[in-house]
Amino acid sequence: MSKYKLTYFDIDGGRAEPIRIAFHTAGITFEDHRISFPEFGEMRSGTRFNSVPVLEIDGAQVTQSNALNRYIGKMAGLYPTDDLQALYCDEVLDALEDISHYIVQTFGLQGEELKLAREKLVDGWLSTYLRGLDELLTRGGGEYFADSQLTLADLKVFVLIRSLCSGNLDHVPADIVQRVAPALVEHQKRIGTEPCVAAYYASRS
Ligand SMILES: N[C@@H](CCC(=O)N[C@@H](CS)C(=O)NCC(=O)O)C(=O)O
Repeated sequence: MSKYKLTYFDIDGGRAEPIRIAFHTAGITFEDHRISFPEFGEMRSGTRFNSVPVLEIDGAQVTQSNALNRYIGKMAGLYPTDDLQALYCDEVLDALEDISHYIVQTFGLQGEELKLAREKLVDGWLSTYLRGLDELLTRGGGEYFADSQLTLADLKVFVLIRSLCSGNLDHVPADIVQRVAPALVEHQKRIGTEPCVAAYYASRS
């Protein structure tokens, strides 16, 4: 059995969270190495692309969250075996990567600059991607994004929507998802009650 060590920030969210849930769902033991921001600063240059998450498999580094999502997702039964459904799942995973990128661009800004950037984000890319995800959920049948069952696509959207609804991002109204794509709020609540997701969070508390 391989030895897995997943390094990411000490938050129950972000790019590593779906990977953690998938590990737990697959019943695979892994080291959940959670780091602080200063610790990241110290280790940043030692990572392949100066970023996390990083998964070490028997000591060898692998990066790119969506590649890791698919790798562990297959072991967890959370990634479609049908090619078209896998494509639908990937479309969601990659869209989420795009929107994460736009959100992260506003990190580090302050004061009026932050306010303007976040307002532009809310009216622009964020609304565009929420509407697009809403369409993709409808395409999947309304309950799941692909494969008529829980996949990594649902987990990754769940993590983002939960974060947006938490109101933790300054100048991003906590009701933005409710206003633009209410079906995604319902989806987030439903995915939170999926047995493997609930079991993961029960294991954390
Ligand atoms: N495409 C990469 C992006 C990784 C990434 O940008 N990670 C962020 C944290 S979520 C990071 O480490 N940023 C560090 C930096 O920009 O200095 C992935 O999906 O894993």
